[in-house]
Amino acid sequence: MPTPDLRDLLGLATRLAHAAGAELLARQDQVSLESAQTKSSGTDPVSAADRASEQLIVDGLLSARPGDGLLGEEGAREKSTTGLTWVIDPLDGTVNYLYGRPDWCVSIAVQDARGGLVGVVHQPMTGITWSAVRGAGASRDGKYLKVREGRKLAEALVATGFSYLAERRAEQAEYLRQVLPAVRDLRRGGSAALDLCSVADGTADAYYEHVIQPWDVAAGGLIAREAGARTIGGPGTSLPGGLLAAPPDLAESLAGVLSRVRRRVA
Ligand code: 2AM
Ligand code: CA
Ligand code: CA
Ligand code: CA
Repeated sequence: MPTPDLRDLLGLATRLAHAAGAELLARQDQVSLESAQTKSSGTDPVSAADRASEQLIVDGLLSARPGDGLLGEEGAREKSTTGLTWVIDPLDGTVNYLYGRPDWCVSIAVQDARGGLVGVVHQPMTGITWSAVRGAGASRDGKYLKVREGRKLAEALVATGFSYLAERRAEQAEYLRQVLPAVRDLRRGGSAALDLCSVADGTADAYYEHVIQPWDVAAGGLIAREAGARTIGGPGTSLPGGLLAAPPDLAESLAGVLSRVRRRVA
């Protein structure tokens, strides 16, 4: 298989993230807080927006990159014949979108057998785009990103998220009881992809979450790592079903706190 031009993949991901973002912005008027209050009618316009965004991205990928694999939150599934697979969250931060808050984004990554190759996260309401290419660094609107080293856990602003499953939330509260007194403060933004970008650009120091899906973290995880963060997650780690991202020293100390809680709640 010929090696793809990474600039072409980055350009394609960026164009599709921007087009999907414009589609989502155009639909946001139909998704009012009022409609959010009645469950059936409230969630329908959001699901329609999720699906329309994914369809736009999938159509663009199928025509530009036939043979690449697809994995999208809204159901896109294609096996790869090229060794590359696109991992798509067409709208990350759905609840924020529904409430007219700005913390939602489009997340597109392309992976090979070694993991993330290119990642793009675009936030339509601010127009900010974060991107990364493996081995070539991460940027925010073209500005190169490097995480801040040497920050202690007690000085760290830590982003996190909570599962919507009530039984997981009780467990997450146990982690919070230990983490909250140990850090500067916590932020709960509602979009895992944007949380990871905030670690990359220094608007947070660390991020952890216990239950996440591949499309939540494929682009943001690469962006954080390429900015110099360490990510810890997956089986056998202190976050078996989740992800932690922070500058290396801070990642160690936060992982230490989380694994002590884990031994108690397990
Ligand atoms: P989503 O908006 O694509 O569904 C991990 O926290 C992910 O879970 C988020 O990136 C978000 O992805 C989703 N999420 C966040 N808060 C949520 C909530 N209160 N209910 C359901 N899903 C939520
Ligand atoms: Ca998501
Ligand atoms: Ca989503
Ligand atoms: Ca969802």
